[in-house]
Amino acid sequence: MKLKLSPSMMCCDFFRLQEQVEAFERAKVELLHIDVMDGNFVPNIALGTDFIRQLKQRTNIPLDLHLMVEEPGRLLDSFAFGEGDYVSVHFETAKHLQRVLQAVRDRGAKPLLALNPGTPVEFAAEVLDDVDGLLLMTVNPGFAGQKMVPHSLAKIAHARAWLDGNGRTDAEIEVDGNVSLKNAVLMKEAGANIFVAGTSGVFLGGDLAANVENFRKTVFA
Ligand code: S6P
Ligand code: MG
Repeated sequence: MKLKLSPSMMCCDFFRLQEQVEAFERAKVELLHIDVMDGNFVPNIALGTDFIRQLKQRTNIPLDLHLMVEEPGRLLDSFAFGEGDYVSVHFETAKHLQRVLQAVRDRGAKPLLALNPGTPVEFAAEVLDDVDGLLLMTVNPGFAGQKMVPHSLAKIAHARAWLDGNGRTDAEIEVDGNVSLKNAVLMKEAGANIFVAGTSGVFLGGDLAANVENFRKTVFA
């Protein structure tokens, strides 16, 4: 399965946003991860509708929206996404989960089901046909700069085996939270293929494009 890097835009230096997006374009990252936080599902407020709309107009890199909002179905029409973009919907947030995932797919985007560390992989069973893959949180969502929940590697391996066993060898596994180079190598071995890179992955100071290159060399080699 193709390995993809998705830098987490909430970790950008917003005073240097243009320069940082251009660095990601030069480095040819596959996706841009956008954390949408409502201060309700998670105890933080982050990137919103205008930011997403402007970014979508400004770059051709596909967006990777991570919706950490209660009842995301209410808000879907406010978000700019379409063909080729990814949209992750948390199992824990949607009463009408299948309807929301279907609405994402109807707009030509790729729906992923996001699971908190404490949510079992098997909870994806009834919507398996409605998703292109899973987003496994490897920290509890809300903040950058946290430590990986130790059970995460076992959960990724279990998810890969469970998806394969259910005929979904094509289903992608995205990992999000403390995806350092060292953790990412282990996550890849466990079966992940999309890596959200934040403060421990590529926003390490220094040259951003060089950090992306280094991530690829170390993890994707
Ligand atoms: C966390 C959010 C993530 C973070 C990312 C930051 O709620 O969903 O996407 O932005 O985890 O990366 P790091 O390396 O600081 O954990
Ligand atoms: Mg995220």
